[in-house]
Amino acid sequence: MTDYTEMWRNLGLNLENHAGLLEVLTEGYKNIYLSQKGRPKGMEYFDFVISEVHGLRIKEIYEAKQSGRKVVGTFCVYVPEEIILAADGIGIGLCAGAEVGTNEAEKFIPRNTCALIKAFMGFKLAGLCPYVQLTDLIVGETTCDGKKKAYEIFDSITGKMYVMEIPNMKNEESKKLWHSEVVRFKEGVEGITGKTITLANLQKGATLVNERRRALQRLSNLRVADPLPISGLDALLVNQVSFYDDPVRFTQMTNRLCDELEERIKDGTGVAAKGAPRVLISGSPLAIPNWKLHSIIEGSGAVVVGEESCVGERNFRDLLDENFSSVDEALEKMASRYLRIDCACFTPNDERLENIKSLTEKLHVDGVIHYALQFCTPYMMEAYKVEKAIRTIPFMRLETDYSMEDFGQLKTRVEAFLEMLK
Ligand code: BJ8
Repeated sequence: MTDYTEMWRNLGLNLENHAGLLEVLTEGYKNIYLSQKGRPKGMEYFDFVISEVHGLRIKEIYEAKQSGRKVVGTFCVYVPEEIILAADGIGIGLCAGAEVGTNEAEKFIPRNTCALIKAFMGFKLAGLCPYVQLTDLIVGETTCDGKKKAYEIFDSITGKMYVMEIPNMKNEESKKLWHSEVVRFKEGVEGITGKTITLANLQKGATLVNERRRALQRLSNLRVADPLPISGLDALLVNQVSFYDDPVRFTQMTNRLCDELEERIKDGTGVAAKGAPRVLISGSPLAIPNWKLHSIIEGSGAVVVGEESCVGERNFRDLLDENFSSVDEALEKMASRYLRIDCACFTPNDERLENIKSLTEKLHVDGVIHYALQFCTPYMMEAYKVEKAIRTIPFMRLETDYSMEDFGQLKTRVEAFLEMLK
């Protein structure tokens, strides 16, 4: 095993706390992931990525930085990654899904803040996130109130924040505002990287991101099969890894996994018995290593067939129209592609209801679990409309955080819900 201690020290991590974190993560991964039966062989790559999550990938980015590339961290799928790649930058998703550094975070933000916000603050404050340390720019956005106010504080801690103004509505004025924000972002990225974004570079960036989206769409489409060729836990992991792996390598390995899944489908090989209850999870993002709900559902005899979430369908549903012949046209198409995203921070947000309905049909869903992080008002509120929209499909709403304290209680509720689906 490679010793990365020197690199972590250079990045300013708290070595003692960091060793503890890796130990917990390794143990949790063993229990939740490696104990699954009948996994596709193609998951070995993703197991390796997790085993090197703070090792090899950090070393790659560290070396890329030394050769002059810039690193841009993001928290939201509204940030156009094509622009970052067009300037030869590296885009990294910074959302965290573990209860870490809570005490430190609560010195800056209220206790009743969603776990995702507490976690990104906590990881940084406890000296545990090498990705944040590597960033040259951290991009926030005006989505929910919690995030936009936390970014002000995060800027005073890191000094690296850049905030994109995301409108709350999708009318003509909002579209103009958002388009101007995309243009401003392009200029901001040019400023930090010292590179001019050209048509050719934008085309390259667009192809890279679209190829990754196509691979994730392919994976999503293969989850239609019964028996299911890949567990929901594994599919979730692939989606989580997509936010920080090298995009070319990730696309190649995901397509390779999909080749194998196609063979499994032909052979009728599944990870659960044919006819196992099929669940769609819908709601707040499931940042790595938040595997709690999937492990409860799949540990109770059902399968998770889809995530209507930013770590899931919302991230790859729409491709960018690559048919552009100038930088201006590319930015217009980008603005329109990103504004189609159906986050609950928008009002009204009826596209989301339509998207959920068509997902339940496509994936032959038996039940929907609406998942909201505690204090995530946009998704907690929208659960009402989702329930009304899907009408005939059994529905349950859950609110939880990253702690394991409610594991038993959630399991009891999920088991009762799954009984209804049989
Ligand atoms: S596009 S879901 S990634 S904003 S969970 S911090 S909403 S209180 S993360 Fe999100 Fe972009 Fe929307 Fe997706 Fe606030 Fe809710 Fe916390 Fe959230």
